[in-house]
Amino acid sequence: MRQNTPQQIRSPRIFQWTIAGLLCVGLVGLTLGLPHSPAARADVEAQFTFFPINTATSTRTPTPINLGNFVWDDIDGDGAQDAGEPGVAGIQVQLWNSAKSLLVAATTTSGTGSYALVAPTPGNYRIRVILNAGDFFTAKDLAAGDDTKDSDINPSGLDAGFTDIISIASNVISMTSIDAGIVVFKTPTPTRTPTPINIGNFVWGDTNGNGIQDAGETGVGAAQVQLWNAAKTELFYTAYTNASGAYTVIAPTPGDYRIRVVVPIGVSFSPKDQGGDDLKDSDINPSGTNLGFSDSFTIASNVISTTSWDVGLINAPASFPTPSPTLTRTPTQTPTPSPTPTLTPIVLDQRLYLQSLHRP
Ligand SMILES: [Ca+2]
Ligand SMILES: [Ca+2]
Ligand SMILES: [Ca+2]
Ligand SMILES: [Ca+2]
Repeated sequence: MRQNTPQQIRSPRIFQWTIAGLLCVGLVGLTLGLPHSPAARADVEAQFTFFPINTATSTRTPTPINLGNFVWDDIDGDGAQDAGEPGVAGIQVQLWNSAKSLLVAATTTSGTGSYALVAPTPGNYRIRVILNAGDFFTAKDLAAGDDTKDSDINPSGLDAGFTDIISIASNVISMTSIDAGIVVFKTPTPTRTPTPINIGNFVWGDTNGNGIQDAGETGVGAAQVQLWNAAKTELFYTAYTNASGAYTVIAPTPGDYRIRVVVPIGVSFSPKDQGGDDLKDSDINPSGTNLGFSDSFTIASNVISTTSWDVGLINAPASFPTPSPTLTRTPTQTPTPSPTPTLTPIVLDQRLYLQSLHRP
């Protein structure tokens, strides 16, 4: 059996040692051959820089920055976004450079009052909001210091309509707290046409003095009935009962009033609020500080007539003397201005004039 196995193994090992030896010699030679002074080394290194290596500079991809986002109707004008204050649709919002010399972008608010503008790069900007006629801005930076709930637009001054300068740092991709409070002009609600309220309606002779309108007790004519304010400081209306004892006084507007009845000496008032039926009782105080007056009552805004204010009189005649009518003053006649005389222009015929001069 041939024992050649070690040779076969030894042969490549000799080759490996040979290669290693050559590499060591080469390395030593190269090391010895390199110049050792810094200047000489730099010179050598310069010879290997014919082909500079391009290192990729990581240029920042311009990330657009989203700016926003709300224009709202600051109904109470306090500069804060309160519950129930809606966004305002269709308002123009613009992005400007900080110097206000370059319009960068523009948009209008959505149906809910939101907006979004895109700043191309970080930097200094301003947001501008264009008002509609009649609207005005609320004060900025209120809302108890909550930037997400305040307004950021200058309402007046050199920067009116603009925010202050907004600096967007390079690491910012979105700002959503740039809001605008607008008090939107509202067509004034037409004031309620004052509907006169009829208040009445019966003054009667309370024959048995029980304060109740009994069968057989009839109305008193020509009794003077007045309508006063609750404080009894202002007289609104005076009326007289008709022959049947019915009256109507007219309150100009809803409010608090009193009925007053003026009676001559010898006539007194029935006891008030007897019997539990307001349509059949008397409502005038027969004594006390409100003698002759009803208690004050409120006419609500939906009331157009109330007819339960009745007055029982004791010792009243069937009718008081009819008051003498107040003489209506005849209005003074406005003097008719005398007509301005019209001047007829006199036309001079120049030829006739010249002829007259030459006439012998
Ligand atoms: Ca508010
Ligand atoms: Ca804000
Ligand atoms: Ca009675
Ligand atoms: Ca009554």
